[in-house]
Amino acid sequence: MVRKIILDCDPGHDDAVALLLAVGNPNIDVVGVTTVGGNQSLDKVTYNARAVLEKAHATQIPVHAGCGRPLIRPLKDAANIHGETGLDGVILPVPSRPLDEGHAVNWIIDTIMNSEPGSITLVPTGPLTNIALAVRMEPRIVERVKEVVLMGGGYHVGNCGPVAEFNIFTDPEAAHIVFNASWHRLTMVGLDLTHQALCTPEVQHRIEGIGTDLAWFVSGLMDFFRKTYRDDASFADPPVHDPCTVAYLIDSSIVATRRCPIDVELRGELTTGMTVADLNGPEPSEDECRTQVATKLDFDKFWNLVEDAIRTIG
Ligand code: PIR
Ligand code: CA
Repeated sequence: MVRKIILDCDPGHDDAVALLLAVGNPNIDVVGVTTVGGNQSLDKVTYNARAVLEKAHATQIPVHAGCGRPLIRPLKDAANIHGETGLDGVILPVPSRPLDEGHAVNWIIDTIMNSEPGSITLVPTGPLTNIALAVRMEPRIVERVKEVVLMGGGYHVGNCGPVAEFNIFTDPEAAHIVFNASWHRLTMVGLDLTHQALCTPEVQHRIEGIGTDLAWFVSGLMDFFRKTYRDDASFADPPVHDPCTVAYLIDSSIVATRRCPIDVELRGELTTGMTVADLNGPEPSEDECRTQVATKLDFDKFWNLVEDAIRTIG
């Protein structure tokens, strides 16, 4: 079954890999890409999304720019990790397709409302500003979306302080709106999961072995990502967060999940932006609980999918 997705992203090294996995996998149909200010300014991440699609020979996919800043708080970008361009370390092709007209939030709403109910899956891999605004502007999208699979949050560790993750911490009010909407299903692919998706030297060598220009492009991305993750976060290898969402949609056996209520802390003294997952007691049934957290990654299957996608794109 081919999954129709809207990828709402802020590329970003790992967002770029998510784009490539989505474009290069035959079971995913990217209906459109929308962008949000996060890792870098809206202008920069939007350019990056278009450039990555150009690199992937996927210029038929529309790109709509969305919100440039969080709902309430100022944007604090992640230039420390992703560099001044948001995609430092590689030479980007110049996009041949112009940026599509119309705000991402309007485009998301129109696309969902004009599609078969239950046919579109939302895959947010940046701050949740666009999705939250879409929910407020047209609440009927919640019922019409098949499911939401987002990268963000965590139930044990944070990367913006002890417990908050960047995408949620950047716009916690938007995250609160999204986590509290009654989607058919919402899967939180948080740091607990994505910190297992390490681009080890072995993985990177295998990618380089593909030998194409695109493979070396990905390797270049990983070189920069490895360096900043070493310098800034003391990781030996960079965790490639965002494509874990797409991998889960391609093959749900790659990501183990556990249903639990999840909410977002907005006013904590130490915990603002934390995703609070209630893992106490037995796992609730599907009827009782529509939210779940990702727990365990099948590392080999995950990287095989990424490799296959790079090969397929050629
Ligand atoms: C990664 C990100 C932001 C900050 C750091 N330190 C690391 C971006 C990634 O693109 C991913 O979507 C999410 N935010 C991980 O926190
Ligand atoms: Ca991202």
